[in-house]
Amino acid sequence: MPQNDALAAFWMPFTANRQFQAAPRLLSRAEGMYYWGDDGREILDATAGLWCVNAGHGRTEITTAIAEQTRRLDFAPTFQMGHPLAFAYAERLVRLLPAPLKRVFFTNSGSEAVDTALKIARAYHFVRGEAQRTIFIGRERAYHGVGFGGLSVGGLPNNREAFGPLLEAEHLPHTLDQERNSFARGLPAFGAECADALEALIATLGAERIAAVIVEPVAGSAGVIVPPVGYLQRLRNICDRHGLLLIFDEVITGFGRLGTPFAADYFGVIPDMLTTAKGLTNGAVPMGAVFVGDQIFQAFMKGPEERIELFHGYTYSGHPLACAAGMATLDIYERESLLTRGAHVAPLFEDAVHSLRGLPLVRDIRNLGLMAGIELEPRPNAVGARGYDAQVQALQRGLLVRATGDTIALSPPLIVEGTHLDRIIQTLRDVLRHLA
Ligand code: PXG
Ligand code: PLP
Repeated sequence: MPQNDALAAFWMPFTANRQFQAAPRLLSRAEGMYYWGDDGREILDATAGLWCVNAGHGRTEITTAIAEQTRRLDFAPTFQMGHPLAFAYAERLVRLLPAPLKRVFFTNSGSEAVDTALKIARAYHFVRGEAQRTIFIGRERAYHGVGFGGLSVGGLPNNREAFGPLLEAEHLPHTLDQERNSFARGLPAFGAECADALEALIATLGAERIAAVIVEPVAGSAGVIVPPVGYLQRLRNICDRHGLLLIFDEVITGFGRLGTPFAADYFGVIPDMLTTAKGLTNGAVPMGAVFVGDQIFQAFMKGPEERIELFHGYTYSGHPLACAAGMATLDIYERESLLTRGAHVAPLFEDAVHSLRGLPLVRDIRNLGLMAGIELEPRPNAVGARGYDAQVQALQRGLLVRATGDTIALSPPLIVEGTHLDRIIQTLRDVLRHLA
């Protein structure tokens, strides 16, 4: 295959590099709901970048805050030192979280947030004299980033197979039940009993060996898998009965995606830790954050005061530019009520995506808040090929969607309007008819 020399050096993440070089897709500008390609074509963004640009692109408050911050204080260490903005930002963030989640540990990505949460879980049991609690429980089809911790609890076979051996982890069954729940609107009715698989795992492994259970409240990367009614509450109850920590990975569901600030609010289920990233800074500067229950934090605050309580951190934890971007992002979320706006748009969004039912190739449609998955019939012997074709065809028609396997994922910026939804759906209709 001919190589495009100008594009040769960058080994692209989660990309078929040779295929990309043969037909590159480049974005060069963005504003509001739109990107513009390097050929100047306008592209409607139905994916909020990569599920992260929740307030829409190019928000002046954010870019200005970043520029001013880099002039004032470009970098400051947060190991044994500090800078005021990190504390102010942390304080403001935790006020958004359900009450017990009062402490925040900063990272630079969702993957780092997940690995940090898993390490805090083990260390929490360690400091309490239960160092034998080391096993993690994740779920089939879960995505928790690409660190060795996140891979271990993740459940997407392609992401794992080349990288073993991983940490000791078991997996709950996923909750996708297309026999009973296909084309469910919002929460599927059937399947809360899937959570009881956790009881079975505990019976086999012994609760005293398990550190934590981690789940995405709504699985994103696996193609938008919405939990059945009552499922997350049931997981919470089982964890409580056996002293297991429950971690919600809200890298996608955090910051308004479901029409509430966090999925924990939507479901009324409060985890012991909650990981976030994408929406924190509106995608403008890399950042992740783990919100930690106060009772967990307090368990570490014992012993001599001069002793470091947690031997963990990143050079860029609480980076000034990320904090500045995050502060400005919160200003926008607050002023425009974006963390709850999704609740008002969701019914319209739901009707829009379900209007694709009955079109050629559409096998299932799932949605919650402002996320949706439109699952297509796979091409024979080529899982994922149809999804990829749909993504490419949509882009040719000026629409950016994300394909995960054969599911088209939609997660528009939270500023999305009805006219954008019309265009998204009309374009997808054209694409589906073209592919059939
Ligand atoms: N946890 C969850 C639930 C995620 O969705 C991560 C952790 C990792 O975050 P970082 O910042 O390390 O990428 C994610 C990220 C997709 C897609 O198209 C999803 C993610 C990233 C890239 C693509 O589904 N989720
Ligand atoms: N590798 C080396 C050689 C380092 O010195 C450091 C940090 O000092 C790291 C990796 C970790 O980098 P970070 O703190 O950005 O995660």
